[in-house]
Amino acid sequence: MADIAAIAARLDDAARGARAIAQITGQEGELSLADAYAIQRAAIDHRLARGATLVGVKMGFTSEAKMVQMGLTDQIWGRLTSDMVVANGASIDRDRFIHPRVEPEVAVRLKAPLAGEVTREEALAAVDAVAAALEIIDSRYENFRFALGDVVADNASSSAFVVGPWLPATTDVADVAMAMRVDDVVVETGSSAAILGDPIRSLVAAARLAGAAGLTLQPGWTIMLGGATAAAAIGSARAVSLDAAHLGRVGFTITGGVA
Ligand code: OOG
Ligand code: MG
Repeated sequence: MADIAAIAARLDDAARGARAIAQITGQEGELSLADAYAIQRAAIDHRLARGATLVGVKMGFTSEAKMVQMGLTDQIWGRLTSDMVVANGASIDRDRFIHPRVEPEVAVRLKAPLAGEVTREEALAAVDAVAAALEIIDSRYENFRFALGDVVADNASSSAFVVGPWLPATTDVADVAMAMRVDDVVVETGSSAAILGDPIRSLVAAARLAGAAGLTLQPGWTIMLGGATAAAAIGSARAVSLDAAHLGRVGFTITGGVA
């Protein structure tokens, strides 16, 4: 049985100090999914105790590209907290991160609670607005290497997120062409259709998975539906942007971190 409180504290420290730690699996045996989600929750509780609030959830491994990149096929989810929010066009401090990567995503904002087994229509009826978004992932593990239990415990690698202009819930998000640039170089292109064939399916999965953990998705929350392409390393770049057809543009700049 894993020492949930101790591992949670270690992960919280690693995230706060931007210092990588050894992965848990292997070193301390296997982590069951139940233990991994308990660690995730306990680690996020440290943040909430410091005054952050829950503002949504994120889905992971909802596209083939991400599954192939990281070698895992189970859909996972994590928690989004208020200290992870980056305004569209704002700058982030590179020193906050260990080895950040960025992913092009679709986000929805909810206007009604959602939990458990819901149909696509029920999920869509709870959506208030949709947007293109960028997720910054920053595994707290050395070399960005982990097994399933490790990444779940580590809040699905989530570190920060940027949401583009919110558009009406009626806006089609099923097949949006995406081009992500790092320092003006197009590093990934794809379509939102890569997210489970239709990003709204990822919202259905979010309601089911979070619901199974006793969490109801709340009105006002942002749900990040998963990367449409592989993630790109930020390295020493100074700017990242995503052009997402009729969903528009979202981006951020980067300061600090240069030797
Ligand atoms: C895990 C997070 C996966 C996504 O969009 O698929 C994820 C990772 O790749 O480190 O956020
Ligand atoms: Mg992601």
